[in-house]
Amino acid sequence: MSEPSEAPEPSGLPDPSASAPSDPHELTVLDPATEKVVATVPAAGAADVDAAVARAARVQPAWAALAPADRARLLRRYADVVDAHLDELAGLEVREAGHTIGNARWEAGNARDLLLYAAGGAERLLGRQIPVPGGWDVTFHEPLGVVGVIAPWNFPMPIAAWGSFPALAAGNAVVLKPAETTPLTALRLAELALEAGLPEHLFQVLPGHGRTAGRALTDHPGVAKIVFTGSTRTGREVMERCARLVKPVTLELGGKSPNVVFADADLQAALDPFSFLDNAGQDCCARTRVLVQETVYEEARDILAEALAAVVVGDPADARTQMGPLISRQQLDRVRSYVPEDAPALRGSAPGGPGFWFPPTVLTGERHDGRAAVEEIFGPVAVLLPFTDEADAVRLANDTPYGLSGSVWTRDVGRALRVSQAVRAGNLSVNSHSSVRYWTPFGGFKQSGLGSELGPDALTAFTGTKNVFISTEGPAQ
Ligand code: TXE
Repeated sequence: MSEPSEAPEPSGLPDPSASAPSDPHELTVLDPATEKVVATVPAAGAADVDAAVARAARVQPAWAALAPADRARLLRRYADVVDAHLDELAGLEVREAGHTIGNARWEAGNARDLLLYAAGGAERLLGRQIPVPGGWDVTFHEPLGVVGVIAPWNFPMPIAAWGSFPALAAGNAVVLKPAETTPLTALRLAELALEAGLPEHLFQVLPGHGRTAGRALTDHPGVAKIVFTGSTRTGREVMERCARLVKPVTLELGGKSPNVVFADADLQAALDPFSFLDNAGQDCCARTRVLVQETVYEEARDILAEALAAVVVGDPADARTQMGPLISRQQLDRVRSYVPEDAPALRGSAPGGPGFWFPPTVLTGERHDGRAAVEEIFGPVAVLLPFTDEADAVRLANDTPYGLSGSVWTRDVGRALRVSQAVRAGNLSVNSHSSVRYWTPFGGFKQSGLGSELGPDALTAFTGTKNVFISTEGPAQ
C-alpha cells in the first residue's frame, strides 16, 4: 500500500460531528457495563467558555508570578489530596468509562504521580544565558496564559492530567473540556484542586459537546494553546481552526500500531493479548497489527487462541475482571462493523446485554491493506499478519499513515536496534509492550499527532521562549 494522503476514516459510518447532539444543554453519563444513567451534567455553550476563559485570564498572572517553589508546594498539596481520593476517583472511572478497577486505580495514581513530577518541573524550568558581545543575553520560558485542553473518553483521567498539570506547573491557567461521555473524573479533579488550595478559576472543567464547547475553546482568541487528544479527523479540524489565529497545538491522535514478532522471540510474552486488549482495545497505543514471522505463524495463532479464550471479560468493578465493556453503543456498532460474523478469526467470549460488550478477537484472514488492518478500530480487535524477513517486517510496520507506537520482539540485539530505528513511530518498545511513563516523552509521528506530552520537556511545551538582550555599553550618547 502506498501511503495515503490522509489517515483513513472509519468507512461507512457517519461523521459523529455532523449530527446534532440529542440535548445540547445536558450530557447524560451512562455506565457502559449496565447502560444505567450514572449522572446528568449541564453542557457548556460558547458563552460559558467565554466566561471561563475570562475568569482564567484574571487569575493566571498572579499564579505565574508566584515563586516556583510556592507553585510547586501547592501542586504537591494537590497531589496529596488526589492521593487521599484515589479509590473514589478510580470508582468514578469504572462507572463512567467501564474501566477495570485495576486499570482505574493505575490511572488515578498516574494523575497523582504526574502532579508530583510537574511540581518539581516548576522548580527546574530554567532559562539560559548565551554569550553575546556588548551585553548580557537571557532566554526565558514564559507561561502562555490560558491553555485549552480537549480530552477524549478512552483514558479520561490520565489524559486530562497530561494536558493540564504540566501547563499549570509552568504558570498557566487551564480550561479543560472532557469528552461528552466521561466528564465526571475531570470535574472531581477540579474540585480537588480547590480543596488543595489552588486559586479559584485556575483549573476549570467545562463539560460540553465538541461541536459547541470544543469549537468555542479552539476558536477563542483568549486561549493561547490547545492540547487535543482524540480522532485524527477531529484533530485535523482543531488544527485548521487554530491555524486561523496561529495558535499552537499539541495533537495526540489515532494509531494502528505494529507488534513485530520475530521467530527467535519469547512468543508467549510477545503475544500477550493485553498488548491490544487493554482498556478493551480503546487505546491509541494498542498493538493491533500483529506481525509474526511466517515460520512461527501457526504457533503464534495457537498461543493467541488459547490466550483469548482465557480472558475474563465482565463486571469492571470486580478485581478479577481483565476486560470491561466498550464506551458506548456507537463504539460497539463501529467495532462490530469490522468483524463480520463469518470472518476467519480467533474469538474469546463476552457477556450479552445490557452493556456494550465485544469479545476479544483476532482476525486471521485479513489482508495487510484490508479495512480492519488499516483503520483504527478502537475495540478489542487485532489482525494477525505473516511477514517473511526483516525488510518485509519493517515495510509492513510502516505501511500505515499512523505512527504512534509499536513493539519489536527478538533476541538479536542488532536487529532490535535496526528495526526500532526503521519503524516510524513516536513510542517504541523492544521486548516489551510498555508505552507510557509520565517521566518520558509521549507523542506520535505522521498522522498520529504533533508535539509530545509528558517527560522532561512537558512544561516547556506550555511556555513561550523569550530572548532579552541587555546592553552593557550604556545608553547611546
Ligand atoms: O473522537 P473525537 P470520538 C479515535 C478512535 C475513536 C474515534 C472517534 O478511533 O473510535 O477517534 O472517537 C471533542 N472541536 N480516538 O468521536 O471526536 C470531543 O467532544 C473541538 C482516538 O469520541 O476526536 C471530545 O472531547 N473538539 C483517541 C474529543 O474532541 C471536538 C481518543 C475527542 O472526540 C470537536 C479518542 C470539534 N469540532 C478517540 N469534535 C486517542 N488518540 O487516544 C469533537 N470534539
